[in-house]
Amino acid sequence: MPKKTPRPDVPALSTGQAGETHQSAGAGVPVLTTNHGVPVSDNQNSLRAHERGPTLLEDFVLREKIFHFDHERIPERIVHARGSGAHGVFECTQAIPELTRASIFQKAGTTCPVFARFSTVAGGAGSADTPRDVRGFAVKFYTDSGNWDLVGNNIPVFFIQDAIKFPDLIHSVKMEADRGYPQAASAHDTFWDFIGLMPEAMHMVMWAMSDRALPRSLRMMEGFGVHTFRLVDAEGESRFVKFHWKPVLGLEATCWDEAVKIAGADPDFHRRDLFESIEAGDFPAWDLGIQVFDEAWAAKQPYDVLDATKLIPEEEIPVRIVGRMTLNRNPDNFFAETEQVAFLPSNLIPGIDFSDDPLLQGRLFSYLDTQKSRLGTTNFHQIPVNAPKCPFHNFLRDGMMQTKVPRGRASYEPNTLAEAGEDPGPREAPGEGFRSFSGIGAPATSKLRVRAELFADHYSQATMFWRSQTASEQAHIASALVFELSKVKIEAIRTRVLSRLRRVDEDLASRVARGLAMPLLDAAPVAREPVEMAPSAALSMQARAPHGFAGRKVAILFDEGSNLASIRKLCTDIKGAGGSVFLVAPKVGELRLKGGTLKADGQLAGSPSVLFDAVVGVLSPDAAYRLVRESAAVQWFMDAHAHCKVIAHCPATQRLLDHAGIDVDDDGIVALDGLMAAGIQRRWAREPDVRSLA
Ligand code: HDE
Repeated sequence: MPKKTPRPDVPALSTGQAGETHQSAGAGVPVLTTNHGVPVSDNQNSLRAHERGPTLLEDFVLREKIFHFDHERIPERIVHARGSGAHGVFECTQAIPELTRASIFQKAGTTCPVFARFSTVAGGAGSADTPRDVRGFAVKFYTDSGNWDLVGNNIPVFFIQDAIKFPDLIHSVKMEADRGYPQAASAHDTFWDFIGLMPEAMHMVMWAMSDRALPRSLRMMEGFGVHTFRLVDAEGESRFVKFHWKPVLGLEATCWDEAVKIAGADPDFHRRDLFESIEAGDFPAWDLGIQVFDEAWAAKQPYDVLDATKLIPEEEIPVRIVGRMTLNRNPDNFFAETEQVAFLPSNLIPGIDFSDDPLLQGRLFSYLDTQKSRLGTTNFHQIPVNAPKCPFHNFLRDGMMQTKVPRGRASYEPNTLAEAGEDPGPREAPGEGFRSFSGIGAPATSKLRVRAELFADHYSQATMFWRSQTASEQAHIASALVFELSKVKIEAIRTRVLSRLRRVDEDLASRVARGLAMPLLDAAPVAREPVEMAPSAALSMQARAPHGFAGRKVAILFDEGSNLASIRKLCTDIKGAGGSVFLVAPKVGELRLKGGTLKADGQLAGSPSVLFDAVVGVLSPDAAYRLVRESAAVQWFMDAHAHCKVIAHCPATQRLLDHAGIDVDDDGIVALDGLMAAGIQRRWAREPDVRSLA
């Protein structure tokens, strides 16, 4: 007779089993069941023919568990696979009924729930957060007149003008087709091959090579709707609109070298930062702004407002703030919400409409289509994160994973079932329902596979962007281009890109050519002569980097013998200014300090300085002497210095700084009591002393 299978609450008979570790259901603990509600007696052992015999097919508990596990993964998004999301609220701060009949904008103070998801584009779902890449910035507004999805990016323009080129663009940037690498990187032959042949991409390339593509935090990046949309008022009048998200914390980026190191030290850097700030009640917020203009204004511009490779300078049409989004709740379950959320640019509400931008028009098909292959059913709108929070009724029926149980016979209209006393189902609402804006930009004449004339100007705004950057930002762009092109193996591809850069700016092109030790050949031909556009201050990030400690993380390195009172004072000051503190020590257990004991939040080797905005050393002379022989400690200060961060230190820590070769004495290297006055802003002026830039 085989022995009885051990129960979870009874110590097991043979090795390493259940009873030793398992907690049985008790008061307040729900009973574990199968998916069909049958209580499970043992979640540790499968059903066997004998204590040492084969497993039985009849074990439905085992089969259901493994069957479900085998199918846990769904196809990842073909782009934007790596993302982090959060719930929040949107509040209209300035009503605009004169511009739109959208219910959310009728009265200041109106709110609606939102779900936002931020993403990288090229990498897979398990890739790191910090590669050089565009970031997705998608927001679902659950309004009382349906879901409005504003599915944008952190860069206001795009690589291509027509949706038909999107699969080519994405195939070129993703892992190369034969070798399956590189992951989450644009620095390879196929991407730059495509770019070199696609002059319309040059404006976006300038943004992608700038610090915009290396955000320090998802909380510190702008968002853009990219396309021109329409606002439609109650009379059916329409104006064009561009949407902007402005982060309350301001804009900030990492250095390239830092981004690379963060990818190793904490691949979840952005996801963790978003999650932890929300957990801590330090809620990220963005103002929603609009640029509104009419057809007559649009017709006078030297660019086409339907061309997604062009932006509208804020100096021309100022951004008017109309609302604020605050993210205040983390998802309860990453898969159910962040992974299953389905954004659709076609989700519009009455009062907002599409424009004829050919990139936008293509997206209107793609997103609905992709949800079917990703989420497996046309009923993906019933998944809680996707379902509208206002009532919704229609006659769409059945399909896989149908969870609604509609009652009665009315599954069609018109019907006369009401006359027989039955529920006739919903009816259309001509007054309040969505009505497409009736005007068309240009009268249809014949079917054409063409682009409008002004789309052929590929360089004016790329040049405008370049000229709007600070000297330090320009150096970052030129250096990024040198880095990316240095990874391109086919020399003709590099040459072609260089010839295009000459059309953006001669100085930029020669700096990149010098950085690659390559000759500059002829400039590429242009399809249309560029026009002169004035630089726009709004395009520079450094101009808007945050000065204060709000939302920033300062690390304090200490060890046995450190002065506890100094550490406590720093913590109080930093937290008082809205920042947070992370304590780092060679060991995480309780350490004996001068004045008491203290535990670190992180161990030195696992908490490199790249993870923080500024660093502080509070060490005893003995500890400083010891740590000189600890490369993680020396590197800690060396990196902080090379990444232009503020460093505060006690006199004993000077020994480590000397060892790290930090001999530059700028106003970002201060004594402990100078930290708060020094602020948190990077000292970019230090950069030419620590690395050669193109
Ligand atoms: Fe997307 N894009 N895209 N895209 N996109 C997707 O939809 C597509 C474009 C953007 O967090 C996919 O649900 C086409 C521009 C974001 O879930 C897919 C074209 C902009 C996200 C798709 C574009 C974006 C996506 C993959 C050219 C900025 C992530 C999974 C016409 C305005 C949303 C999915 C999230 C995701 C197609 C161009 C932003 C395949 C065909 C321009 C933020 O449908």
